[in-house]
Amino acid sequence: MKEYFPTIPKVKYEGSASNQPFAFKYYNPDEIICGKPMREHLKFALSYWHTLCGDGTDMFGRGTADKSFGEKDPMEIYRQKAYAAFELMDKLDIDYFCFHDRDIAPEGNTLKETNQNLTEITELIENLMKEHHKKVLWGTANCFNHPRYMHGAGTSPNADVFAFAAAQIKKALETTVKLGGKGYVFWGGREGYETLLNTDMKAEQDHMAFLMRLAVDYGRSIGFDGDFYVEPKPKEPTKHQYDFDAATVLGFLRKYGLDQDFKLNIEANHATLAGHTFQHELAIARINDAFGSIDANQGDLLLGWDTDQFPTNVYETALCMLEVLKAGGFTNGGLNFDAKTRRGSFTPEDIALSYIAGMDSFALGLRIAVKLMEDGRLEKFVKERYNSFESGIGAKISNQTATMEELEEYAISLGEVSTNISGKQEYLESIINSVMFG
Ligand code: XLS
Ligand code: CA
Ligand code: CA
Repeated sequence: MKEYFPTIPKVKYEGSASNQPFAFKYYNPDEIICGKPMREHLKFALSYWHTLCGDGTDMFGRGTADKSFGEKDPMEIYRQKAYAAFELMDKLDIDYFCFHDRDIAPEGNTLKETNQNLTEITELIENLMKEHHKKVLWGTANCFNHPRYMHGAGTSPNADVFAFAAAQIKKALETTVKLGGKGYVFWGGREGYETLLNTDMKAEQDHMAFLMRLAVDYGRSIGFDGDFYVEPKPKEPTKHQYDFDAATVLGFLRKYGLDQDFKLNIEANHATLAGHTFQHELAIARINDAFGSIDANQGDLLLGWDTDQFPTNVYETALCMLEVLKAGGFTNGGLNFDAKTRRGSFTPEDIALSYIAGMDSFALGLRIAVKLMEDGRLEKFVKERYNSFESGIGAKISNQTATMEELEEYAISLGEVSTNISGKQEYLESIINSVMFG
């Protein structure tokens, strides 16, 4: 059988003392932590688009990596991509993958032909999944690449474009169901606008919500029992994306009665582009019962765009995993590496080394998050910070029985607030360091 990545060995856990590049230093898939194996805590997924399709093309230059796998015929290229994907997942010990419809099969000349291509490659992938014991974390439709989507898909001012988007999502849902996927993502793509001079924002949002409702109803009717997700992103490609951040998306879902059907897929790079921390976006999802899945990557805080780098910042992965643990862990979701090697990291070995870096960073993050929880100082501090709500007037506020008159009378009787305590941010940050570095 053809080997696509002959220079990449099967990657195993060797521990932190290892200096072997193709080895996990912290990710030990079957090690039990807090009652379950690391692989179940982390549920790593490979992103088909970056890994099998992304060739390093950017605005200033051509690709630096060849992802055609020696073939010329489009269908043959995509067959090879599938074999290559499963070899990589095996070698990296990754159990899941995520895909857009257009990542796994080439477009034909008509929608019918495109759908036939997709059906054919889906069958191949289904067989490979059985053979290699791999699963789909989530599927989605790429409704942003084709020129027809220049003004958006579900939010296009052109009804014909809406129809195309619906048709594409219908097939992507069928594909996800066929592959046993437990998630389906809506990322806004070009669902946003550049100027209100040409935009009816209300109509666009109404249409988008209708498309999402149609997708939910159709998905359920064909047996999709997983989670629908919206993935917030503030900008790029459009200036104003309708799914700006977690809070904006929750408002949208509630307005249109979609909040029972959708959870959130939080991406680290999108959080920071929105001016939030990754942890903030995850916490918003968690406290609103909308925590679903995660696109594990990182942005460059000095750049204002979506760099989709492999996550290596352990401080961030630790705070992320703390949120995951607080949310009770993943159910249908997981950690999808929506991340690409830098344009200059163009070799096949770079792909494996980047995944190893990302997986080890999240493994460290999990180990640290567990220690932070066991340590308990952060949790205790936060709990005590609010203990004025446990008795007296505070208890009446927290059980919502206090009246305005009563609060006024109480404030007057106090004269002034004399009991504010320090927020101790620096001390708390030092606790994280002491837990991280011993
Ligand atoms: C783009 C998004 C995209 C989604 C899936 O910025 O991250 O890749 O995750 O369409
Ligand atoms: Ca993403
Ligand atoms: Ca991104």
